[in-house]
Amino acid sequence: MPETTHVDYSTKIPNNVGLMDDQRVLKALEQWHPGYIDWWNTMGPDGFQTSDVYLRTAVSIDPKGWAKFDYVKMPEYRWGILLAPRMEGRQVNFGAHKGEAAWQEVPGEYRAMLRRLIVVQGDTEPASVEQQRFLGKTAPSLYDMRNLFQVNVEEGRHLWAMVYLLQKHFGRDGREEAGELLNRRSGDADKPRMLGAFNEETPDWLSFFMFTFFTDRDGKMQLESLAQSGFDPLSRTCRFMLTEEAHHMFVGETGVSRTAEATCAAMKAAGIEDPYDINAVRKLGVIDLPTMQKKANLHFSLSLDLFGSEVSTNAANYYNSGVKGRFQETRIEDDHVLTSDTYPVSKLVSGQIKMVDEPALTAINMRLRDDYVADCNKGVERWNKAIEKTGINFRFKLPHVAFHRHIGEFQNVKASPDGQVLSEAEWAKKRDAWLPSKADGDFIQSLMQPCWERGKFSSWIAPPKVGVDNKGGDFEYVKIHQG
Ligand code: BYC
Ligand code: FE
Ligand code: FE
Repeated sequence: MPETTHVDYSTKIPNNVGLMDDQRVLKALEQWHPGYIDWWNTMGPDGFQTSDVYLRTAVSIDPKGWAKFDYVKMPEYRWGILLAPRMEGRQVNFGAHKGEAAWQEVPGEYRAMLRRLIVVQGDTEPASVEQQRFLGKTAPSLYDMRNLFQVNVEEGRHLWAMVYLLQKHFGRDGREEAGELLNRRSGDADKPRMLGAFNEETPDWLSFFMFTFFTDRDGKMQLESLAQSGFDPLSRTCRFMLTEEAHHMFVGETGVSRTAEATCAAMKAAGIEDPYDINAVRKLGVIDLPTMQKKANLHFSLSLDLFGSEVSTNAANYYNSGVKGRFQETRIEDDHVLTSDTYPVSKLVSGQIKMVDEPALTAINMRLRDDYVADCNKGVERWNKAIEKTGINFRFKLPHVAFHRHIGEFQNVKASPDGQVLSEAEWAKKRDAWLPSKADGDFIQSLMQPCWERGKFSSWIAPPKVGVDNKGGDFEYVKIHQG
């Protein structure tokens, strides 16, 4: 069967890439499948594998109607391989090969580079499922539980997306890498996931919302730049992944704003004006806004690390080779070659944070990170608008890019959220005012009690404005059969 917008369900692996006619890849994927299911059953959502979850499944790549909703037991979810349609006459749009026809096969000279990028992308997907595997047990509602599981199954599908590319285009090493993707474990000392943020814990639901807001948004930015790739199958698979990604960021953005909404409403009802009267606010069974800010500081800074070094020859090589572009590459007005351009990069110059012009090619990571920060700020502004409406005097603010960093220019300095360079001692004194402390974590944990009654929500989070698939807030989004 040729490539279509319809998805072939006649094989075990739903797909629109004509797997039936590609026995070699079909076999490789069928061999990988049991290991995947085994991974899902042991590392996926703990305790809910026999529950019926009201999930959307991608059944087409038609932007107008690509998903259907139904009750599914997660291990029976139809993880499929779905690529956005091939664009007739697509070219490599940037770098040294600009203007050549986009590649349908991996160019030999870029094989190692492409494999590496695909493996890194693939590694993050199961990592996030592992990080979130215990959250179902403390879900603040069935609605939220369902959203968590939706995100989880789709991250599973994103792993499939990368594994397909590895199996189809990278022969034996691709098969080995596909196997390794099931062997690494988030947070494991011996076989950790590849990128820093994916080895951190997601200990509570506020962290989950911050993660889906900040870290899934890194996913969006990276997928956007891989969607520009001259390697057409990578571009097409990333384009389809981005349609799913939008929901993950929605879960994060609304999760945080619903948490703040519950806090503000409880403060109003109790006549508390001062958002910094933390003890009084916490007694109301809601999360105080300054603690939410600390969580945002943590997850934002961890996510900034995912952009790599500000000045990076790797990034320059990716770009120059045409394998990884910039955010919205084709909408940028310049020569898309960048060999004679510069870009301002924030750097540490004799102990001071300064903007320094660097060759645009080596500053590609910085540029993507700037686009990311701008995108984050839009969401933060929406949170602030909602708080402002309640009359509570508080605004969220993203910390300076030098704050709490482990990768790049600022990894060896301590900086405050407003970008002052500090001594170790000053930092140590203030750390708990800027990042969640043990006591903050314990308090949040104390609120993480399951609330699984239809239509009910935990005290610390407001109900959503609208449900999923036009269902109400009291719809039974998950029929729990614990096992
Ligand atoms: N942790 O030139 P440099 C998502 C390494 S999220 C550990 O600075 P480069 C999702 C780097 O590998 C999106 N190591 O950086 C979200 C290199 O090592 P080698 C995931 C790091 O290469 C939520 C060395 O440091 N996708 O989808 O330009 C839920 C120097 O590297 C880190 C991608 O990331 C780090 N944070 O950029 C589910 C896209 N940063 O080569 C899913 C693919 C750097 O010296 N990846 N290193 O051994 C890439 O484009 C690039 O690999 C990176 C790094 C942007 C990550
Ligand atoms: Fe993903
Ligand atoms: Fe995601």
